[in-house]
Amino acid sequence: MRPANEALIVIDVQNDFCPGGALAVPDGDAIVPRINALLGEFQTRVFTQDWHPADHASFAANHDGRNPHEVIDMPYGPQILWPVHCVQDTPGAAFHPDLDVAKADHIVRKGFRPEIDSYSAFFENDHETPTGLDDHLSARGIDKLTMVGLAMDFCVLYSALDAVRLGYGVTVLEGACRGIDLNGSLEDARATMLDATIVLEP
Ligand code: VGL
Ligand code: ZN
Repeated sequence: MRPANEALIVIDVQNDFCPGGALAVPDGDAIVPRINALLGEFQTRVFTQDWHPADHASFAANHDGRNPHEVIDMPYGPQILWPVHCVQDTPGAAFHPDLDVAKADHIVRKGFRPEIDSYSAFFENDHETPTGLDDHLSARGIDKLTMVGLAMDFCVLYSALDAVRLGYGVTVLEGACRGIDLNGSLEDARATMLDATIVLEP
């Protein structure tokens, strides 16, 4: 068992990010058995869940004439537009059916404000509106995080970068992540993580 100052953060292992889903990450479901095994190793286990209203600003369908993967300017900076995904209370937003959700001790829902996206488990995409996860972890004396999940080049990346910025030691288990890989984003994410002193392990 890992010591009490460590937590496992399981990012967005939801049906819409798995094969057959609206924003499927190639092979996204392949990580579920490994994550289930890891859940038994950690005393603190936090899951995140992308949780958008149907009118969310990150959906291309909500912008006239826009297609998924186009970039628009939002008040908080550039925003990639996505297919409609992880709409609150739909099957696509549910966790993968094989994921051992009963082992989660805290679930962070993010991206529920219509006007702002939230890749990171810690802050919305303005990089300042907190989700409450930092308070939850620091109140429990946790300073070391292991991150796994989907997608390695978006929500895992931004969560890991914010965690380092907040002072956590961060390890990303690449073998328990999969990426969307938009225009080389997966290799860019690896390089950005290494630059930020995030430890990448298989
Ligand atoms: C994600 C794009 C849009 C993710 C969420 O979980 O990585 N990516 N929403
Ligand atoms: Zn999303």
